[in-house]
Amino acid sequence: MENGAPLSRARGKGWLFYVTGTITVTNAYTGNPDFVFEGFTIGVNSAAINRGVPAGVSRDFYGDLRVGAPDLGADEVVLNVFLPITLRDF
Ligand SMILES: [Ca+2]
Repeated sequence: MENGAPLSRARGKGWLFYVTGTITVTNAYTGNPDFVFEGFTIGVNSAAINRGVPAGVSRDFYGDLRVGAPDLGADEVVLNVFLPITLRDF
């Protein structure tokens, strides 16, 4: 999108809605977004991780908390750690 280009429409939660406004791009950053699933969920290798700016939005599109520096876009990557279970006889 061009710097200063007007927004014409956007998608969200299955809705197509129209918005107005102007985007001003500063500190442009490029990289692989590593999109997964429906297209705005980012993967653990995404260049968008921690590249957003705080905008007073504490949760992402899915309701997950924004952690540390916000990730770019609608999704905040959530890393799950799975610990192994060891069974032992006493
Ligand atoms: Ca983050």
